[in-house]
Amino acid sequence: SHNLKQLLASKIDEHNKKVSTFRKLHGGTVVQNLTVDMIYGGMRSLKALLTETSEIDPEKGIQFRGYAFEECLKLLPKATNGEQPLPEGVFFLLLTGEIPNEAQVEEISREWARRSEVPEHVEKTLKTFPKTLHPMAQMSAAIASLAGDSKFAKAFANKVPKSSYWEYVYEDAMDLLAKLPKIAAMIYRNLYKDGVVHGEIDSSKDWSSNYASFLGNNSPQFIELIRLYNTIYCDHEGGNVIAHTCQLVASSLSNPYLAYSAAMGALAGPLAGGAHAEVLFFLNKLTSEHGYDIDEENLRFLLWEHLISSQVIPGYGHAVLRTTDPRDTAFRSFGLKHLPNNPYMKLCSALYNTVPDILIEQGKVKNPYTNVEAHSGVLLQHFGIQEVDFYPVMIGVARAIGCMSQMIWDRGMGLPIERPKSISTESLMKLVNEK
Ligand code: CMX
Repeated sequence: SHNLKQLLASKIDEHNKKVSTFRKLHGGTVVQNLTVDMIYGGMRSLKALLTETSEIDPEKGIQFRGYAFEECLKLLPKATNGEQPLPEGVFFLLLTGEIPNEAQVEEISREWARRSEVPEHVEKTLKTFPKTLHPMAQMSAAIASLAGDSKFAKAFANKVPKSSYWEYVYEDAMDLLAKLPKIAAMIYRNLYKDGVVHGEIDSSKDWSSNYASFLGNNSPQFIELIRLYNTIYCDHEGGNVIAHTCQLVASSLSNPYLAYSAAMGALAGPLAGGAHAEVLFFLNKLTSEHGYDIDEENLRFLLWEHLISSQVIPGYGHAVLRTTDPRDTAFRSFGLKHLPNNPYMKLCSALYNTVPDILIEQGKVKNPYTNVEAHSGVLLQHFGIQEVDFYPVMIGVARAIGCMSQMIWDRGMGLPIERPKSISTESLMKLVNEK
């Protein structure tokens, strides 16, 4: 959309001036020491990446451009008769740092509807995949196969100036975001339903409404869940494997489709996109052996039994956060309001009241409270999305909001190709001995 792009142009310009002054003054300032353990430990807590869109505060949770998640829930525009924020709004916020008004959100909805058509060759390709091919592999392939239409790749080949790269990345980002709901729905309907995505895009509706109906469920409650879901999963700072992969690949000036396709490979890993499912497996295990109404004493016993067999309780704990994830609070309120009688929801509430005390008593975890996955799978199941292998695809649709916003900024700021120095154990030992 024209206005958003103009606003961005002035924001990027302003930011680059600020960064330039900052670097002149502090370019040589030491930020952090690097230890041997950090190198062996997956670079945990190493401050080495730049992400402007969001940041996790250990006490308050994710901050989108400095706005806490609860504030976003309150401030971002809603649909008429809706209570959940429209993810178009969080996209505007991540891009510009400003809370949009309703007209600005509406403009993005129209723009995404206008760009939503998925090329026929992508649809045909998806149809040829065997049903045994994992939905994330299909998603990654479908996104890569859009690369032929990359406006950035064409502009680069035509040698446009570096200062305008972001404008073409913006165009690709808008196109990709517009098409993702239909691609996800095609994968879903091919693998688990009749292979037909019902209905055409309705350009008077928001992104999530169209997405929900493509998936096959038009109910107002499900649409609201999809709006909340996309807002919740839109971004989670830059060090997670999804965002980092996307940023790394795009830093070579590979086009946004190929970068996001690679990021989908990262999201497909069980350590990245598997936690929704883990919670459901855990609930299934409890209910299949003990029914849905487990009294508190029995539940405590079963939880201890689970912990003693050195298993974790999925949906609880966090690597960075030290409090209940506010995104889970939003999911839980949604569940309590819209599906109070769902038996899994009741069990989740019993766990919610029991698990933290037990984890505190066990004395190992740094954070005994719920994380974002504690209720997410239960909510999707309630509305008929039963197939757990599909859940990471849904995260992939949402996370494009954050990854694409940051990519536009990466190119706007002219960030270089990533090239950290690697080192062998032998060289590392030598280096340490010389100290
Ligand atoms: N149940 C039982 N034990 C747990 C636990 C849980 N939910 N969470 C952490 N622990 C244990 C750890 O396994 C670790 O034990 P060891 O010292 O024996 O290895 C100890 O407590 C300390 O861990 P921590 O520093 O508190 O947490 P980590 O940074 O190591 O791990 C996480 C974070 C999320 C992997 C972990 O809490 C966990 O496994 N949770 C359950 C799985 C889950 O819900 N994952 C979804 C994460 C969602 C998100 O990241 O947003």
